[in-house]
Amino acid sequence: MSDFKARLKQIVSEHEVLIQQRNKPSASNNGIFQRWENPVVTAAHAPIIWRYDLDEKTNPLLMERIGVNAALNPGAIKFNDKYVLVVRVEGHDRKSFFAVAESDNGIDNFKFRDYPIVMPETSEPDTNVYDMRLTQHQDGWIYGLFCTERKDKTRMEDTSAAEAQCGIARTKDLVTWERLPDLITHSGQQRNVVLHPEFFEGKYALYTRPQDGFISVGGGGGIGWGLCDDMTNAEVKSEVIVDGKIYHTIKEIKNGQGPAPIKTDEGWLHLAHGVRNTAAGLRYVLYMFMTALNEPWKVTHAPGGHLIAPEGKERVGDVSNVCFSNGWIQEGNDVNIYYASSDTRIHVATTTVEQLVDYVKNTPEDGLRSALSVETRCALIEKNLRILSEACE
Ligand code: M1P
Repeated sequence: MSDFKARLKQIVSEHEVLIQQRNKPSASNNGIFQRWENPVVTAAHAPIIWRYDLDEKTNPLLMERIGVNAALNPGAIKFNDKYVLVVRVEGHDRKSFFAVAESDNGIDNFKFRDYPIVMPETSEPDTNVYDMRLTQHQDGWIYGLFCTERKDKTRMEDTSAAEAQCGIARTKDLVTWERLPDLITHSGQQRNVVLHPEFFEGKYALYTRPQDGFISVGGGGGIGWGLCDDMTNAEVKSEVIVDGKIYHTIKEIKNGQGPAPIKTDEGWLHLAHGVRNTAAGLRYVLYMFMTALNEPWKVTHAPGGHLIAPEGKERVGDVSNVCFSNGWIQEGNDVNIYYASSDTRIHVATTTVEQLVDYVKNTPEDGLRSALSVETRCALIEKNLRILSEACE
């Protein structure tokens, strides 16, 4: 066998082993969710045909020609009995694109389709697209809302000055996508925009994240809520803040809605990310809250602190100390949370609606002061000591 053929065989078989690797629950379980040992999608899951030129004449050394750097921040949906992730794939050139990876069980064996999504553009080409939120809307379409990033043309001299806005596309089959005009809002920039799954008073409802700058949300920020008449020409004329950023909390610097909320008998369950600053840079964690069924912009329960924070190997990556989620899949009581760690790879945490509702209702709120945190903890300790002493009697 030629060296070329032997190397090709090895590359193909290593890739197959990775894709077919079975996942298993991690040893630790806090009763709220179950982490799983292996990431479910990584850069190495990208098909060989995306990365190598397999023609011996043009690539005799069988080198990787177009590398994939990361697989992160997927939108998620159950579709045709498959667990489907619309993954943000980032090439070595730093450009992200969307690609569908599917699995039969949602826990392992995620496999990319042969081609990435060819997303149509508007008259103003996107420089970069990322972080799609999928919403199966009452109107029958599956919407994908994502960040479209372009050069900030008002600051041409600054080569890193960018502008983020919300791109909108819709599909019925996750194959053909219709690109709609970008969302118009009256905030400077937008990222983390999510479509609510139901009409509200006959209008489309969106969770927004108004921000003044590209990285910093500035005076704006917080998870907003706004209505629009028509997704084919979407404009949100006014936004109210549903969940704001708060001093000395996990969302002190900024926050953003994760996936579309899950409807429960008790209210809408929301997953979001909160960001604070540290000497080592920004720290992104996932947190939850619940809003009222008939008034989805009103927070009814706000458990203090994070639900999921980067742990172990999750802590390190292209942007270290980051947990980010824009996709979860609910099937009856079961919920799979797909989250990326450190902007590098994708994991799953499994839980149930019952656990998440219990979590949001019974986790104490953030008292916003150390003394109140101690008071809350002491109340729990006192109760537990009583229970333990009664058990020993
Ligand atoms: O690098 C962490 C995250 O930063 C951005 O999120 P946010 O707009 O809330 O700051 C996004 O670029 C996201 O993709 C990324 O994971």
